Amino acid sequence: MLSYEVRAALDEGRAVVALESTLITHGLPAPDNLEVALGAEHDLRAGGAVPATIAVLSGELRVGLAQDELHLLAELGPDALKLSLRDLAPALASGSSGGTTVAATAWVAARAGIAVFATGGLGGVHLGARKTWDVSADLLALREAPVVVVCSGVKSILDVAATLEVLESASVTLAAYRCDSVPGFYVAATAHRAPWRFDSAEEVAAAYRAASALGLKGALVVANPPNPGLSPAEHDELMTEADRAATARSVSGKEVTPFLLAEIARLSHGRTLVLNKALVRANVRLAADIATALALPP
Ligand code: PSU
Ligand code: MN
Repeated sequence: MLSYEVRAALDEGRAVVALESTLITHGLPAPDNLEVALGAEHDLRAGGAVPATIAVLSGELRVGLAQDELHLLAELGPDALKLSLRDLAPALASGSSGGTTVAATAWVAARAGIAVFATGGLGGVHLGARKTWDVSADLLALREAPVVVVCSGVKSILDVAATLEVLESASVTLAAYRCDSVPGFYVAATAHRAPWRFDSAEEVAAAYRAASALGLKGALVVANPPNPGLSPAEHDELMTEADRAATARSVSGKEVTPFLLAEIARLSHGRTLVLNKALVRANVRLAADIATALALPP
């Protein structure tokens, strides 16, 4: 399961950062997906951490991919499967290939002994969930994945308030990075105050060590605000339009998140795509610092 490089780094106590792959297969269009896949790995190495992109390739669970395997995933795009935690077992048993979501990646990273995981956005409670029950498995899976998850907060295409409540119910620790409110993925701040705030990678590392000492199983989510984000006016208009389009086309199930991401990118003439790529890279750099702080003696 582990690549030679990732295994050696873990054995030697060096910094390792896990990366998800649904972002590559379903979250970003080609060729931006490959640019981010390769760029994120490059950023991690530059920051002193070993990248461990996680995916399922021909029925094999892989932690740490070679460059040609990243190319393959990017080329497959949405022809690959989108694998949440519940999909891992049948995908492995049937010899399939797919990108792993935050839920699946966090689970696998935790079991592999990787403490830090970087991504763009988490899934959450969708607008209208009272009717559709569309609550991402990411939220529930993070309940049993003791890893630091560096992301850009909660997208307001989701029901932000409800997402924060579910994270609380799941005992997932949530902290904003160098700001007081929960970042909103496309915007730097939502109207919600974050339960905790960290101002350095060392503070994150200290909290993670305290959680480990207590034997806590929930994730520690570090929400890093996008810089720059969209203006609130532009943002609200885009979200309303995209939500309307999803409802009009009766998009459901695992297609909802990829549809909304693509629709928002289309409506913004690619501006959110630029933003999405930049925030992933920023999260990766912060994750490298956190993993480096964790690799040092406390
Ligand atoms: N948010 C993004 N980009 C993404 C995703 C979320 O901004 O690519 C992906 C992640 O892999 C996340 C998944 O785990 O979508 C959530 O899907 P769902 O909402 O169907 O649970
Ligand atoms: Mn869903």
